[in-house]
Parts: sequence; structure tokens; C-alpha cells
Amino acid sequence: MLHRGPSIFKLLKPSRLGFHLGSQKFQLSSSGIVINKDVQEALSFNQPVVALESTIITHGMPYPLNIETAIAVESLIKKEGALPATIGIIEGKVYVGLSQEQLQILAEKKIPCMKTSRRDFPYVMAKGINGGTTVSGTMLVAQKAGINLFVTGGIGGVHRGAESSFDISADLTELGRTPVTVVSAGVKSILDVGRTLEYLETQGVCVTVLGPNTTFPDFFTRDSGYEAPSHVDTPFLAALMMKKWRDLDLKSGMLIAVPIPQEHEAEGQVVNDAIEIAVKEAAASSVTGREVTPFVLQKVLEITQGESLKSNVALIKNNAITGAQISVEFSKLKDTSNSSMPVDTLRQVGSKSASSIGRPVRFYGDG
Ligand code: PSU
Ligand code: MN
Repeated sequence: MLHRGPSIFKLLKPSRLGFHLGSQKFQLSSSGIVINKDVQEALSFNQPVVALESTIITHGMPYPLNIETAIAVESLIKKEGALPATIGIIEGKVYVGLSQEQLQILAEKKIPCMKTSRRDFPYVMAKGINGGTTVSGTMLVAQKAGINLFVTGGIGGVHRGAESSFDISADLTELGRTPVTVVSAGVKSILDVGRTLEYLETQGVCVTVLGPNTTFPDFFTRDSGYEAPSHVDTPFLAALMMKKWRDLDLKSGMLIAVPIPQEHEAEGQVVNDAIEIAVKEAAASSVTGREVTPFVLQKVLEITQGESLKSNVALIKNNAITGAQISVEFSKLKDTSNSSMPVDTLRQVGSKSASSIGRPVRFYGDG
């Protein structure tokens, strides 16, 4: 049962009462989305803004690690010279650039909070409840607010066994229809990585790996065994790809995969083994729909006794830094024209063997 929670203002200290929350001020956009004034100002001056999702806070991590990570990620983005804007729903209002008080409310989950993907917005907004926006939900709001880059941990994808369950995340169709760039550490191996890549191709999503590897990462490890469709070495080149995508006015999204830092990969293998067990447990239980991903994540957490969380936090921070760097480079490029990518640095990995794209390949080292 979902209930309308107590007024947000009742949860704030008396000194904080007023027309705005804490020190943050908000501005209502024409689509009913409430945009933080700093974010609005940065966007109007073409300054780099990085959107962040909130399902990771409400359904992806336990309290208080969720709020600590959310705050740490925002400050890492600021250090790189970009403005963070976490997106989420409080009492039915969609906020772009949540205040610390609002982040705290979502993180504590004292008030019922719904995992909100594209399909869920009308319900969550009409009921006036709280919502953590998924990758698909965050992308669509970011696009409406005019933010072109969004950082997360991992996106949803094609679930294992999808040929009978039909469980394919709305994140993938969102990437196919919404022109926002998503920076992630790939997809978790709770999913079917190969079919996820195939689906993204069908949706026309530009997928690229940033870093020395040419293979697509699978969240906890740097190499899923599946070749990525393209690969770039630097945040600048990723930003240049964004520029070309913008110039062409492609209506689809872009996915930039950033592998987990090498020093956290060892833990990653342990976690992947736990995932195997967790996926089997999920299949044996009657877990379906939006519950599947949180269920498997929780099981993995229990099996690894928190080890999965350490890797999770490390890679999100790494994504935040890299995403902010791309965003800074992109904002410098926005006004320039005729820039082009040096051919030797943009390697079309597929040209090695077109048939190897999206299929398992042996890892053939960096570079
Ligand atoms: N993967 C994670 N942590 C998460 C999610 C995915 O490692 O918190 C969340 C993201 O918000 C993503 C959503 O958009 O789960 C996908 O859910 P589903 O598989 O139900 O579409
Ligand atoms: Mn699903």
C-alpha cells in the first residue's frame, strides 16, 4: 500500500521552514518539473551540468551508505568543475538538483518511496508520493531540463532468461528514444550482457567504451568478454562523439561505458560468483517486475557480506569523475564547429571482425 507521506516541511527543522528547502531555491519549469536555480543558471550559461539518478539511493544501497555516497559523488563532480543535479520525486514533484535535505528524505525512506521508471511518473505524481528515478526516469527528466549528460553506476538491461520472462529494462528503450548521454560501468552480470548489447544496437544507441579496453565492462569487472561496438581513449574524444551526435540531432541516447578501476577488480570476481547464486535464487522465488533488480542486488550484498558495495561505491565515484570530465570537455566543444576526431584514436573495434561485435571474444589486452 502506498500512502501520501507527511509534508516535507514537517520533516525539516523550524529554522529551515520557508519558501525553499535549506539554502536551495527552485524554479518550476513549464512541464511541471522543479529545477534548482543554480542548475538553471548553469544551463543557461552553457556550463557543464551532470545529472544523477536516485533509485541508486532509494533501492540500490542501504542507509546510511546511500546518502554518504550520494553526497560524495556530488562533491567529486564539483571538484572536476561541473555542477551535479540529482533527480528525484518528493511528494509528487519532480526535482532537478535535490537539496541535501531532500536527498536525506529519499535516503532514509521513512516515507514510502517508489522506484520510478518512465511508466510510473503519472502515478507517482498524481498520488503525491516520493520516487527514486531509475536510469530511464532520470534520462527523460534530464532531457526535459536540458541536461545532456547523466552519470550512474550500472544501467538496467536484458535479464537472463528474457526469452521467456520478457524482462527487458525500460532503460534500453529510453536510451533508444531520449538524447541524453549515460555514463555507466556497463551492465551488471546479473543481466545478459550479450543480448543487452544486441538490444542497444537495435535501438540505435551509440555505445562506446572509454579507456584502454576494447571490451564492454560488466560493472564489477573490466571485461565482460563481449566486444564493444566502439572505443575511445580520452574524455575529450568521448565529448567529441557527443558533439557529433548533437550536430546530427540524433534523437537517441549515447552510452559511455567506463570500466571499474583495476584495483577494485579483484573484489569484482568474487562478486560475480555471488551473482550466479543470486540469479538462481531469484528465479526460484516468485520475484518479478521492478522487484527483480533490487532483490538480486540485496542477495549479492548478503552473500559477499558487503564486499559488492565497496566495489559499487568505488565505481560510481570513478564514473562521476569521468562523467564530469566529459561534461566539461563537451561544454568547451559546444560552440566550436568543424572539430573532428583523429582517426587513429577512434578505433572502430568492429573493423577487426564485424561478426565479433556483441559476441564473446577472448580478451586481447589493452591498446
Ligand atoms: N543496477 C545497479 N544498481 C541500481 C540499478 C541498476 O547496479 O540501483 C537501478 C537503476 O536505477 C536502473 C534500474 O535504472 O535499477 C533498472 O531496473 P530494472 O531492471 O527494473 O529496469
Ligand atoms: Mn524489469
